[in-house]
Amino acid sequence: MTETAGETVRLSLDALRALAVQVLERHGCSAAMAGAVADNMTAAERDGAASHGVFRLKGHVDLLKGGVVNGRAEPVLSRPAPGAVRVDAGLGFAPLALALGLPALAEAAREQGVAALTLTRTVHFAALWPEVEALADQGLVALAFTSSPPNVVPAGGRVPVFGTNPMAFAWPRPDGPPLVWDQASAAMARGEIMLHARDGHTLPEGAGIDAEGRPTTDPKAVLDGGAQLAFGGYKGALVALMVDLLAGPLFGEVTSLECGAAATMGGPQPGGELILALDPVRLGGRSDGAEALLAAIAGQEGARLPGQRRFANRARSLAEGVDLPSVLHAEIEALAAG
Ligand code: NDP
Ligand code: PYC
Repeated sequence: MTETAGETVRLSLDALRALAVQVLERHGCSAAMAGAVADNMTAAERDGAASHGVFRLKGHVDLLKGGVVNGRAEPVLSRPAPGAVRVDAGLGFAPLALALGLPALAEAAREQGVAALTLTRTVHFAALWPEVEALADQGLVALAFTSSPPNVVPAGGRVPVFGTNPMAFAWPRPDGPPLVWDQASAAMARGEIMLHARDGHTLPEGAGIDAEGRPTTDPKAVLDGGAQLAFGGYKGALVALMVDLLAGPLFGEVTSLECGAAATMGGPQPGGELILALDPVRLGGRSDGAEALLAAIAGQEGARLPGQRRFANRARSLAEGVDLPSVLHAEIEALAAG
């Protein structure tokens, strides 16, 4: 820690990571699991992606204490087909399974042109951009999909069937960082709604309904008996359906609905993740048209490319560290103590 200012505490990224490792090891994670999860959370804080930063440590500890997650799991890799890599995460958090699976996926994509990595028996409690960005940094196009306990209703319905079901996409660029987007297929990630509730903010219209099925902007009404809405009406609900099928039944894993049937706690339950990697070199790609398209977006007044906000935050955090709300910092210190 370098300084305390008002309601926030400033930490270097190294200090933040060390604190996260301490919490995770204190609550039963191996050094490898704690390190992989702490790297992921620290990257989220570094990039200003607070909904999946260290605010989620409490949820991780709850899952460890509840026996939902095995903090000492050792992921196991197999190759069911030349273009398919499978990692059984052994009921561990996803970042460690990804650390094992992503290099094999990249190698398979370079060999085959297209390859898939499936994670099974994993708890994905994180953002998805780290996995696709890592692949695009190696020149590959990447997509990722996962599901989570059912909190999102189908279009016109009142009973949640989908998770917030995120998907992420990354596209390598010749000069500079890749294009990356990562979004829930719910109008908002549940983590964002939790942060709105914590901070006393109202939600934008269209994010959720209350327990009676009425539209609401009260985050607590959505979280306590209400439900979330997909983005963009029925079209977003159909994307949520696609993500559910791709991230589970495609390779023998659970749907959000099945995940919910086993749910005993607030956090995600064990399930699957699908990551696709495509090699533009093997597929005959060209970057000039893509670069012209991206320039036509970035060059417009009022428009921007996805990922720009995170990359700007990253540059600042690397130089200055990150500011955590003091209340959150105190909660994490308490978790580290026991
Ligand atoms: P946001 O709506 O905050 O952002 C979605 C994407 O849109 C980002 O890539 C963002 O880029 C981009 N973006 C935002 N504004 C603009 C704009 N004006 N022009 C162009 N691009 C823009 O994300 P969500 O709330 O939907 O999701 C937040 C996180 O939650 C994600 O990382 C997701 O993976 C995670 N999540 C994880 C789940 C899980 O089961 N593990 C479930 C659901 C969500 P930028 O970052 O640069 O702003
Ligand atoms: O923010 O919606 C979310 C979420 C679900 C599982 C992990 N994050």
